[in-house]
Amino acid sequence: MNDSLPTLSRAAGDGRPAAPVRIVHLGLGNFFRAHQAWYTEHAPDADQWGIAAFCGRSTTLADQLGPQDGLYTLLVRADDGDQPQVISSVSAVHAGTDLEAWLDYWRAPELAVVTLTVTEAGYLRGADGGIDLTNPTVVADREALAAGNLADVRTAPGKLVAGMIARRDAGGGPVAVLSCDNLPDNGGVAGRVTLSLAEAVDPALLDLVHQHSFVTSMVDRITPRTTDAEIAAVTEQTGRTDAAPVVTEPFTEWVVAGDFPAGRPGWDANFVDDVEPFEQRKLWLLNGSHTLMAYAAPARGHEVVSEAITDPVVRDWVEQWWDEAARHLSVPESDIVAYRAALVSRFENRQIRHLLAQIAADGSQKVPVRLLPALRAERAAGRDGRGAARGVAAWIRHLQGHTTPITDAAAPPYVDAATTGTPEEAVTGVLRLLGADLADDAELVALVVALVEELGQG
Ligand code: CS2
Repeated sequence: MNDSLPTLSRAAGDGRPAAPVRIVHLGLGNFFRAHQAWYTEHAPDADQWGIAAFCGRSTTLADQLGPQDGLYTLLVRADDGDQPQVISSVSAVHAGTDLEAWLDYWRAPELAVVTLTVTEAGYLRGADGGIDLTNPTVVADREALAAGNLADVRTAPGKLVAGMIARRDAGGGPVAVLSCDNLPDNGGVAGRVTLSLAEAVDPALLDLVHQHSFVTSMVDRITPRTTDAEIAAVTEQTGRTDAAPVVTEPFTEWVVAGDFPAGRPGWDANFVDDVEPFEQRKLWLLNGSHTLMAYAAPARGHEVVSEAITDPVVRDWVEQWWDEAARHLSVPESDIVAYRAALVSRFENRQIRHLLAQIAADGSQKVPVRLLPALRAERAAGRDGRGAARGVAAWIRHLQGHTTPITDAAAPPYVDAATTGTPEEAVTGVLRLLGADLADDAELVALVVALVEELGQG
């Protein structure tokens, strides 16, 4: 960093004055900063809606943004140029462990919205969709909550239950809990894990959780990790040092369904009754093809999405997957055609260095929601589902250690299965963990075995 240049500072006139906190966010990361914080920045009533953002496990962003008064540069990058803008909607930043601050915001009458980007894995779901009560961190949270130690919780659902108890004790009313993670029915998922944890602590807490509103949303904006070269580019373009700028694409979308009992900013989002058609379109077409490329394209020598999509072989794989997925979407055909075309140009944006290795993380959470619904629908319709099956086969190769390193806390059983026995046994073992229906489908097993072999040949 260039020490002779000033850093971002509200006192020096950068950005807007900090707005009063009425939103708390859990999961301070690049995606939140490119998406919800950007929508809040551009709301007409932005001066009334400040966000207090809490980190997940790492405290790095709180350490970097604290000295910058929560300000940061959003660098919107397109092939035809960069547009830096200072985002001022984050009024306060905190480490994820700062539970006293978390509880204080919940106690404040003006709190209205709690937003979440805690990743697919952060909901800690068990097999029945409720919270995984066998997870040791969940067990510890349950004990802390039962003992009344609200500041000792560590999980996202634990923090929600603790916040709701603190708010009740302070006489506060209902708020909206708005999930912004890439999961089908993310608000429903957040509600179920919160309710099941509350019930495990004390069934009398169920009524308390039910008073709040769990809002579902589809979120979209491709936001890679920031590189050192991009940090330098921001300094050069703005004349300010910024320890943590965010790089994103011009495209953005937010579709939201649910109630906001205490109000919300005038976000320029699409408010609908049912998010599902939008969510499936995005999760299957965008995220599904991301997942397919993340596991299949490294073997062809690619490191980032913009390279992978211009390889005709990879592009064919993606198109084949899109043809399959598109048959089971409930949005109009013309919409799908336009969406696919837009995706190709978004993926081809060479200014966005989106690492396949970054997308490859947490495959055990992503493959089931991104690829399997359309795979199952194709099999039920009597087709082979080859496009989706290739994604599964590529993931199996990843689990076998052939592509990028595995970053997935829930991977061990899948790795065991993928590396045990003959090729047929390995594929059957992984498919069994994904669902008995898939493992019992002999044709599918044979197809995935053949695709694993084919991918191995590059
Ligand atoms: C990606 C998403 O890392 C991943 O799994 O597929 O982060 C994707 O870039 C976003 O959902 C785009 O909105």
